[in-house]
Amino acid sequence: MGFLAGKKALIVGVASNRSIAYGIAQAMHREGAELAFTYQNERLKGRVEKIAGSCDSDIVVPCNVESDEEIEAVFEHLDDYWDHFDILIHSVAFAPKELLEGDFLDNVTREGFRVAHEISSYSLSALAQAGRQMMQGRNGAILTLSYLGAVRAMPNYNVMGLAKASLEASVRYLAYTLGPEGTRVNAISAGPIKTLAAAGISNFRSLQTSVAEAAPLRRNVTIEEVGNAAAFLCSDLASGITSEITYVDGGYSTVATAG
Ligand code: NAD
Ligand code: 0WE
Repeated sequence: MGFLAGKKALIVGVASNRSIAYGIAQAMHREGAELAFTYQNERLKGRVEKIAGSCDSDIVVPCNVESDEEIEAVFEHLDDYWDHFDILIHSVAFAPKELLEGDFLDNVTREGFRVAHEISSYSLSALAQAGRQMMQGRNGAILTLSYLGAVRAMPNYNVMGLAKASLEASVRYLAYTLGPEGTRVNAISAGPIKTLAAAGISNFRSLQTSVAEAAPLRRNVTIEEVGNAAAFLCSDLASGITSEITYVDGGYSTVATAG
């Protein structure tokens, strides 16, 4: 029997079979969890339905996290199938492309800053708020995805680094708030992985190459490896772990290459 047997998980952020959320869904399915999925828009609906089917799930609901109504509706819809759930996966990020390249200060705008923080950080609190009742009092777990740019200044990541710093602080405040209700809140800070969110990012391949050269494991990580760590962190095996940022990056963040 898998270590997530009897657990119900809502997965927000599958866009393709390369998505980190897809790696998480596969690992959780393998470990015996029942899954539900959201999709961002109609363009992604069919793809997410197919992926849900491959995980024996037929619960697929729309959720653009920019909409309070859609976030509320997710849990109303879920309530038709489940009277509670145990796991919430948040694997969502967006900033306008022009802000993810070049000089941070030249390119930052009020609107770009707002959008990045709203979609990539506020959405975690909004989903946790809307799902709170259904997760209460049952050893629940919330997990989000972060990146090293939250804690280090890096070329091009720019406003997303600020949004990820806010997301990581949210993990600590949510963990503090939900701990008394039995819900744990953690993040995985993943190394660079070629997903749709990485497509079109300038120099992404050379970033992956230099990470692979410097990291203790001398390679990049996979969505399967992030998925396995996520499944563990959301399981009762991790019952003492909350408010933690776990690096799944081959050790890259611990190495200094300059000097
Ligand atoms: P992805 O493109 O597969 O996933 C990003 C998801 O965000 C998509 O499913 C997209 O639909 C969703 N999204 C964007 N705007 C949305 C909105 N308004 N409403 C609802 N959903 C929205 O890419 P990914 O790499 O799997 O990204 C998932 C998470 O992992 C992100 O938080 C990202 O920052 C993080 N991450 C990625 C990497 C990497 O190198 N790929 C590394 C570390 C962390
Ligand atoms: O968090 C991310 C990327 C998230 C992301 C990706 C896009 C691409 C398309 C957010 N917004 C957008 N907006 C778009 O229009 N990562 C951790 C992957 C990533 O993105 C980078 C990286 C890495 C790594 C951008 C610059 C430098 C490094």
